[in-house]
Amino acid sequence: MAGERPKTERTTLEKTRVEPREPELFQVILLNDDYTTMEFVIQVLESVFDRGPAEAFRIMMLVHTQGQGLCGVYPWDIAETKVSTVHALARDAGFPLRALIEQAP
Ligand code: TYC
Repeated sequence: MAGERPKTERTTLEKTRVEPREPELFQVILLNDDYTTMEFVIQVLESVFDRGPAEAFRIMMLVHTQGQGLCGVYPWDIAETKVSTVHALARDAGFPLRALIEQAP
């Protein structure tokens, strides 16, 4: 066959296939409490989670009524930084607001 090597001379090249992996993502969850003001939570959602005013209000009300709510989904390092920032802002303002990280489904 023109342009093709005879079968007997073929070499088998084995390659380890490296499947591209989806980056693991983590949910940052905000928790309700009885002391943090709604205004402060809205401010945190706008400044830390880049939410617009209407979305920040919606998430705050969700947390207020359901006990917890999703703020955003991020790679681990960013999720950790967001949680630390929430806790630092809350501590500085004298509020007990807490956030936590969960593996995204
Ligand atoms: N429950 C708080 C209040 O009535 C408001 C609040 C909402 C607090 C969301 C925390 O993550 C929170 N002042």
